[in-house]
Amino acid sequence: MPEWIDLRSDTVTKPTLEMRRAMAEAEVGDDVYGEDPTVNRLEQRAAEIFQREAALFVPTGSMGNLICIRIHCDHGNEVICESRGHIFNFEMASMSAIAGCVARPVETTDGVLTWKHIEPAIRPKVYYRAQTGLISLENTHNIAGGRVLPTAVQDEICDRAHDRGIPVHLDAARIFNAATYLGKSVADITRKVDSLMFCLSKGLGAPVGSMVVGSRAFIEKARVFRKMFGGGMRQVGVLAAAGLVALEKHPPLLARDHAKARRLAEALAEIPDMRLQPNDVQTNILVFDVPGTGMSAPELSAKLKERGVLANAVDPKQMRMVTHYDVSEEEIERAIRAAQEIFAAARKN
Ligand code: TLP
Repeated sequence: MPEWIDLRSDTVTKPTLEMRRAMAEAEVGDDVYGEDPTVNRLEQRAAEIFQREAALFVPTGSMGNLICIRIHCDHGNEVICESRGHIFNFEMASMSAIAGCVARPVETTDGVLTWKHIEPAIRPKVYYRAQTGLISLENTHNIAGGRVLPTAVQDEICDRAHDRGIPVHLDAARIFNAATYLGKSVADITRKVDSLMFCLSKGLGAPVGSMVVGSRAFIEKARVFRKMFGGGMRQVGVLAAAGLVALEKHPPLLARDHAKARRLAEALAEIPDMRLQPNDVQTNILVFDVPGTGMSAPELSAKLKERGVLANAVDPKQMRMVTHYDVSEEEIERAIRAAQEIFAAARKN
């Protein structure tokens, strides 16, 4: 296989040697009986780090979000989320197919949902309208280019939503990236949400797994729904062991991923007609419109692939590039040169 420069996602990272060793040596037991010591340790550490009562290891971020939606909502409820949000666009309509809810997507220009956006989308409390069961936020916001939700904005949403009796869930898949950008702890920037899901398997680099974090009562319910959704795992300490390495050792590595994304953004921004503001790139994700050369985003993706660079189109116009620990600074420079060559050739034609 050729040596790809893989900017499709931070999900593509391979487990490090330290993770592989920890996996090989992990103490295990049957986690459905609560007897896997490594899973128990991971859940306890996640709860400690987020300064919450409890946490639950789940196979995927999608299952974690679904479990939380299922707990917070009744069938027939609406879930307010940002229109480009992952729960609305990439989770197989599971909130309706399985949790019995309908999304109430709200558009923003930059992915930052504020109370001003949310309040008009809340249903009046009358019996003949579907009720708003949940507000779901995403921090960082993936398709809004890894955008960080300012803590004051998030806290205000929680305060006002709670005044109206509406819970707030946080899709915190990349919350350690947000914390790195803000220079704050993950506990500080998630204090007011009722539940959150964060991923071990994105920038933190674990091969598999996410965590649901919340109160003890909430996590007990989450355990029931995890089993109902087929996510009760057995000797899964082998995966939790990699997750523990990711959780303890990898958050400090994220700043380097952000620097690589910034370098990529600065260089791409110099391509004529590229409407990419490097200052908008806060974390490890770039989402940008392909400049007007007549090339679509899938075409750009195919041309990059010919030059050994993998990056996905978000839609016909937009590209996404994601940095992570398995792509080096030198590979970023090669990716930049590939993009420069492609656009130089496109302008000549
Ligand atoms: N995101 C994936 C794709 O599904 C788009 C990626 O490559 O970025 N929340 C957010 C914000 C996510 O970005 C993702 C995965 C998830 C949840 C779901 O995680 P998994 O893939 O573990 O189900």
